[in-house]
Amino acid sequence: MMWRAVLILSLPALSLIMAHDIGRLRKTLAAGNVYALFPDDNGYSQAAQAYNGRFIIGPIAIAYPKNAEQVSTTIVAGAEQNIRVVSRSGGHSYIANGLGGKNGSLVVDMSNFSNLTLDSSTNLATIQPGLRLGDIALMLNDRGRAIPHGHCSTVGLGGHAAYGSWGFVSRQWGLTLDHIVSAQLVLANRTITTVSEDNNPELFWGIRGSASSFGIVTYYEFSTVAVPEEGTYFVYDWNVSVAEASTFLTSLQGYVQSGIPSTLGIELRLLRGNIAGNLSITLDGAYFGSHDSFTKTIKPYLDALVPPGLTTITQGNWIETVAALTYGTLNTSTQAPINDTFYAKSLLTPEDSPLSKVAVDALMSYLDTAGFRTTDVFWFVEIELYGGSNSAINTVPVDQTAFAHRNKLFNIQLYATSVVPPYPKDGFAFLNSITDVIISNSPREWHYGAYINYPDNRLDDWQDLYYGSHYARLQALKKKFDPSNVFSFPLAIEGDTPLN
Ligand SMILES: Cc1cc2nc3c(=O)[nH]c(=O)nc-3n(C[C@H](O)[C@H](O)[C@H](O)COP(=O)(O)OP(=O)(O)OC[C@H]3O[C@@H](n4cnc5c(N)ncnc54)[C@H](O)[C@@H]3O)c2cc1C
Ligand SMILES: *[C@@H]1O[C@H](CO)[C@@H](O)[C@H](O)[C@H]1NC(C)=O
Ligand SMILES: *[C@@H]1O[C@H](CO)[C@@H](O)[C@H](O)[C@H]1NC(C)=O
Ligand SMILES: *[C@@H]1O[C@H](CO)[C@@H](O)[C@H](O)[C@H]1NC(C)=O
Ligand SMILES: *[C@@H]1O[C@H](CO)[C@@H](O)[C@H](O)[C@H]1NC(C)=O
Ligand SMILES: *[C@@H]1O[C@H](CO)[C@@H](O)[C@H](O)[C@H]1NC(C)=O
Ligand SMILES: *[C@@H]1O[C@H](CO)[C@@H](O)[C@H](O)[C@H]1NC(C)=O
Ligand SMILES: *[C@@H]1O[C@H](CO)[C@@H](O)[C@H](O)[C@H]1NC(C)=O
Ligand SMILES: CC(=O)N[C@H]1CO[C@H](CO)[C@@H](O)[C@@H]1O
Repeated sequence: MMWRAVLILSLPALSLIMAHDIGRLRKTLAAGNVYALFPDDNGYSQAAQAYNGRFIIGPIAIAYPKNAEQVSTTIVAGAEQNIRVVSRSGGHSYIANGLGGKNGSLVVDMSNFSNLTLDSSTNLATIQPGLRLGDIALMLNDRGRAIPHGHCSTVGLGGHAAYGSWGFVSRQWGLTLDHIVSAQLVLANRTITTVSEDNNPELFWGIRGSASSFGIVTYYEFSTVAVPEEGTYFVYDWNVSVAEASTFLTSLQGYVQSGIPSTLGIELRLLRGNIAGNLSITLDGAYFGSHDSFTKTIKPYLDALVPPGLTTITQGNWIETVAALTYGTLNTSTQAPINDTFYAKSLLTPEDSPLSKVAVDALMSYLDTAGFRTTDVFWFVEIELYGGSNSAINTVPVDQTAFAHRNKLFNIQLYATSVVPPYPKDGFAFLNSITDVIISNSPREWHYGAYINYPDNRLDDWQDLYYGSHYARLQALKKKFDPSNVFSFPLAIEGDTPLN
């Protein structure tokens, strides 16, 4: 079996494997009754598939613990041999960090952790990380409750809550991690602990923005909100000239600061034009006020634009609206697994320094020229609204959680896909040039950032972009709770003794 592992893993991983006693790893896991797949087991290759086909990764083993004690056993089994340990919940990491992001990690798959309970007297929900967003929305809705989260039904709560996350209700209710009131996690030294504002508040701070660097979360406890009665999901599409496209973004910046209600969530998507000189644009979002008041709310922005070529409005109650805006079916048991082959990155723009007209024009012009020429990937630039008038994301003081970006207006997600491997080389340069065009046309001291749940493992200054002013504080926490770097993966908080 050793020989098989050698065949599957690359040469750098080989030295790592040689140093590890696979037989001992098997024995420790078996002694703790932890089911695990090794490279020569049936089902291993499928279990080791990354969501992003750009990554081919061979873990040392994939373990499936069924309770916190088994998570603890698994961590010990890896740590005692200096094997990197990582957790995977929904497996949707853009850079395959749920598989360790590199060859040779011990993966702790949390899919068996899928319980949800709601305390009807406190309205606190205890939710395990292996549950998926669509199922969570359904289960909470059955009790008239909800938490904020993103738009893809099959994303797992584990990674989603560890690093963000954002959805159309986030301007009203905040990020997913803003609702965490406590969490149980297993530390690198095998201890199972519960953190909250009262119990180990510094670690509680750290897990809300960087959980995987400190432990494996076995449940999160969330404050929930009552579901709103009415919702509107809206989609408007246009084909417009590059000059008009600039107006869409410059007008949006004015509109979102004009007193819009927190109940409005928005994103503006820029896409390759159907002819040179044009771009395609989609505005979509959700509004959770009365159906009647929606038109009046969106009108000032639409009035600044040419009439849309296509308008799709879906109105309903909370869960009907969530179903309409969600990618995938809410009940994920009825859905086949999804995947993609892509490169993505993000640029969070400072709220106090809007994009200049020059930067916006340069962006649109680049998307028209280089973007129009680029046909080996399908790309989009998605401008997601984090700030603006009355945003709950930005009323949280920046130092209250480890999430570093409480003063940003837009999260611009750049995404290019070839759908299947191989991902073409020029697809990297194309996306990198988009951020360069924006940044080089902005003030020299422009405090932009990047969003860790759209991770890009090809950045030089990632510590600052993802963790901002919190990086040193997170490193101090890392040294305290994971001194030998058991939880080590690309973009993790770095400790003293990096593993290769
Ligand atoms: C189609 C799609 C749509 C998306 N839409 C949105 C969106 O609308 N809004 C948004 O904000 N984001 C969105 N995302 C990004 C998404 O939030 C992240 O990819 C998220 O990290 C995925 O979590 P996961 O558990 O599925 O992934 P995994 O790959 O399992 O985990 C991601 C990271 O979290 C860590 N992790 C997982 N479980 C645990 C745990 N139990 N304890 C500690 N660490 C853990 C992993 O080690 C890894 O580093 C989207 C992603 C996709 C693919
Ligand atoms: C892991 O090893 C395989 C096989 O050698 C290789 O193709 C792949 O690129 C490696 N993955 C990483 C992330 O280095
Ligand atoms: C989920 O809940 C059931 C019923 O209470 C329990 O038997 C099971 O151990 C729980 N699973 C986990 C992973 O906590
Ligand atoms: C999803 O559908 C299955 C099969 O009908 C059902 O058993 C399950 O309870 C549903 N899940 C949710 C979260 O509603
Ligand atoms: C593990 O670390 C925690 C936090 O520092 C500490 O409270 C606990 O005693 C440690 N446990 C072991 C077994 O060393
Ligand atoms: C290109 O944009 C112009 C101006 O906005 C628009 O009138 C025209 O219909 C667009 N062309 C196509 C082919 O979509
Ligand atoms: C944009 O133009 C294409 C044809 O090039 C057409 O199929 C599509 O419907 C147009 N979209 C809108 C919103 O007008
Ligand atoms: C990705 O999804 C497609 C479409 O469902 C499927 O045909 C393909 O086999 C999947 N690829 C992997 C590597 O899982
Ligand atoms: C109890 C339970 O849900 N067990 C599952 C744990 O995970 C493995 C691998 O996904 C499944 O095969 C088990 O059914």
